[in-house]
Amino acid sequence: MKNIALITGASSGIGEATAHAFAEEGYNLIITGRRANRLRELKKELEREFKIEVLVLCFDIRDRKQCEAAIDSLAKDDRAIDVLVNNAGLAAGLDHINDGDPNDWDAMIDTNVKGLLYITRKISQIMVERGTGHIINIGSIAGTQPYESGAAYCASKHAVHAISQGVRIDLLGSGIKVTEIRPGMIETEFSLVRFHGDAKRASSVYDGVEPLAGEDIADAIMWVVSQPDHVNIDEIVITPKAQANAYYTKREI
Ligand code: NDP
Ligand code: 8X3
Repeated sequence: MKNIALITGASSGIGEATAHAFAEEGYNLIITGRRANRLRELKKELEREFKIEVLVLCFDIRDRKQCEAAIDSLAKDDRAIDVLVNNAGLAAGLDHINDGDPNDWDAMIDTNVKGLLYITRKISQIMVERGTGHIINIGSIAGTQPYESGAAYCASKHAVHAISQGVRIDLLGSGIKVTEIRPGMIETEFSLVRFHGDAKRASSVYDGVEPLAGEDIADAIMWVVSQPDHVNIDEIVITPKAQANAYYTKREI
């Protein structure tokens, strides 16, 4: 029987690249997100290329009932999930606190924190029953380094950092590993979403820098899951060569 990986937010960016990487290793996949067309296209492509099975679950991770119904809808064989990649997330806006839009804050907290918790609860129940599993949370350098105009996003990723540590303690002895990956700058749809579709502003984020690609994070994830059973990689921080941390980036302009 093939291993199964469930990847949230697989319709673009890191999640899509990670789906490719697991497919290449022969995993069956459960891919989630809201954009059904993208997920269906990815399913078709991966099933054709890698002779694996891909199940699409289309739901809004902010909605607890939708999360629970999606996981409860899994057939017995599909519930044997070996790896959960908690990747779905976003930044919305980049404003000083007094200019911030509370709708943006709701979107970030509801997706990055509450959505991740809803999915983790459901999947960890299955993993505990099976006595095995690996939960990989996509945090951010913003999860330990708060920056100007990013209070709400950074808070959401600080929460992911705390959740990763807390869940590792809760699941100690259950056979389940917990890893947090905290990337720096990656060129995905992240900035386009952050700036509400302003493509020019989004692309300027990467001016003069070679950013990471989704595939770089997927590579790190595959390394993490390839470790022997007794090894838990707790955390990985991964940045472009041109970025020292959230505050210092060397741009060649
Ligand atoms: P993308 O915007 O390319 O991908 C985000 C994914 O999350 C999409 O598949 C999207 O699917 C999904 N998603 C967002 N909101 C929801 C929702 N409400 N319900 C279900 N799925 C949702 O960005 P990235 O690949 O860059 O982002 C992935 C993760 O990486 C995020 O958690 C982000 O915070 C983190 N990260 C990104 C960095 C970067 O510089 N890019 C750096 C550090 C961390 P859909 O729209 O179809 O619902
Ligand atoms: C995204 C990293 O520093 O660009 O999580 O906000 S940053």
